[in-house]
Amino acid sequence: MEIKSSRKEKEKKFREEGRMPPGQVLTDKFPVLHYGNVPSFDESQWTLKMWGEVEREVSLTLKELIQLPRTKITYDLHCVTRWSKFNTQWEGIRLNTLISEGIINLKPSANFLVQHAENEYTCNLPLDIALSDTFLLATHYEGEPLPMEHSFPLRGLIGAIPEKKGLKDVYLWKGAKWLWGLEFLEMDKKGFWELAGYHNEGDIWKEQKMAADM
Ligand SMILES: Nc1nc2c(c(=O)[nH]1)N[C@H]1C(S)=C(S)[C@@H](COP(=O)(O)O)O[C@H]1N2
Ligand SMILES: [Mo]
Repeated sequence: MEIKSSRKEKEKKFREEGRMPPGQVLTDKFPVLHYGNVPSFDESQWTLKMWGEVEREVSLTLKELIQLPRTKITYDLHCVTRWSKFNTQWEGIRLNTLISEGIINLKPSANFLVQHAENEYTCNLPLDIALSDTFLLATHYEGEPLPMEHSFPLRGLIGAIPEKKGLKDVYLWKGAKWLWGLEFLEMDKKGFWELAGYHNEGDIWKEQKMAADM
């Protein structure tokens, strides 16, 4: 009972602070949610591939990736199935860092990003969201390398940053676990859930869950 009421208290606090999107409930757990099985990992086979509207296609090994400068960001996570998890600490590489480090050079025609992951999971984002602080190529959670079930060695992560209200906040499905590819596109292309009927934009504040809500 005590645990339950403290959860309610926290929920109330985040609601009052304007951090609780409509239709969401707070969880203190970290649910594991994905389509398919947790994939196996073989470092000798693993690369992060980048292609599409880039000057030159490139692949990074895990060693190369983790040598890049990392950013620490605290996110509120919001899943379309209604759970929200607050103040989660992540560390990883910003898409902007890949550009500033000269790893990728985007063509002016690059407008969208599609993340490609194991088990044929994909998700799409407008490039401006992918370049903002709300999107991270995350390698660490709460100071540790990602646990297997939360997408070791890398995930695309999308979360809300309470102090940065001006940024566009979208549901967690728009970050791919077991990410291995970044495809830059001129025209938008729907991903796994978007093709299954989820809203293409997925704005958490507008509760854009299914395409029919548009
Ligand atoms: N590869 C992959 N990534 C995915 C998904 C998936 O099914 N496959 N589901 C998304 C959804 S809906 C959520 S809520 C989060 C869950 O991440 P977690 O299991 O670390 O909580 O992963 C997102 N990324
Ligand atoms: Mo989700």
